[in-house]
Amino acid sequence: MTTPARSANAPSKALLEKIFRTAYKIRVFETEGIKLYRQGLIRGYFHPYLGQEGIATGVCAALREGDYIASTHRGHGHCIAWGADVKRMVAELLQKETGYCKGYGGSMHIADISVGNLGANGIVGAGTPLGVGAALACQIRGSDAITVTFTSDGGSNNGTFLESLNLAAIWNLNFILVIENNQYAVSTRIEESTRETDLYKRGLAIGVPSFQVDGNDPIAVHDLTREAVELCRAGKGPVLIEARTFRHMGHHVNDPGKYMPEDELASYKERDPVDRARNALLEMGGAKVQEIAAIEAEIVAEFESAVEFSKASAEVTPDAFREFAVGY
Ligand SMILES: Cc1ncc(C[n+]2csc(CCOP(=O)(O)OP(=O)(O)O)c2C)c(N)n1
Ligand SMILES: [Mg+2]
Repeated sequence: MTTPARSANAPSKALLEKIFRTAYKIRVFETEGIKLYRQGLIRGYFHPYLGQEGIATGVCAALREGDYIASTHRGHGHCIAWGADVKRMVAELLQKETGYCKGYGGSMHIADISVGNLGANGIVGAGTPLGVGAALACQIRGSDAITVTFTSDGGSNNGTFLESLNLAAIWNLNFILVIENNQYAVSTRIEESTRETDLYKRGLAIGVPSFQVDGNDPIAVHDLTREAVELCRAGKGPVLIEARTFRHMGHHVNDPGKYMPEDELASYKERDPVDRARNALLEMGGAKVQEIAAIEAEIVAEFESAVEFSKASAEVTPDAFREFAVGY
């Protein structure tokens, strides 16, 4: 199965605005976050989601309160699209005790179980069994909530990918597995890690409704996710979605990404997901240029005040960490 036709219903202006706001917020978070990293304020790794914003944005816009998401090491975008508070995210990256995980988790471990965000994850592919577990728990409780796991092309080569999806299939779980196929695992090109680069076909092999979509088109991603949600609620889940995309830079902030062909990168940048979300709001939503400018200014100001808040917050201390760790 390839990309289905877009839904007959034209997206409302409210939906288009939500999609643009989310995609732009992720873009600002990542662009400005990299500057904070360069200033030495963020320790550890930082894997930018730049270029992939359309996926988290489109998927999460099709979900509702009470659903669950599980993320990856490249997780800031998922967290923002799930509605996270940018202040607490920046604080987490800056190791401050006002952060989502009191500053102990950092970039790769932001979670907020209280709202169904099962967390980012430093172990490639680990969100897949975690998500199936959450979906099973929902089924046992008699809930029709959906669980989405975001994984990656690298994560699809992890053994638990097939094991988890197969279990979800035989149990008919409300589970949607989204492969963000950015065509690289660090510097390893997808053709070097698998013969079949259409990753959605792996789901077809085990009887799972499986689709491929342009991950740089947030509206197409939204529409497909909505169909996947409907399939799950009709008892036909799980669903596999492969969203094709490309990173705008190397694997992490210190990877120059020289192995990424310039012409290919340029062709993806021409199909930039944030620009497409903005154009959709202008053209399909009928928004005025000034409205867009006001939204952008609001989001930039939100980030700036998040940085101020975070800088003014207390740093985590080894003593506090020992106390925290013993509590577990
Ligand atoms: C199980 C596991 N193996 C290896 C690593 C080291 N590692 C971190 S990111 C990465 C590649 C990730 O590529 P992909 O899964 O495609 O995700 P992307 O970075 O492209 O979003 C690897 C091998 C890890 N974190 N976990
Ligand atoms: Mg990848």
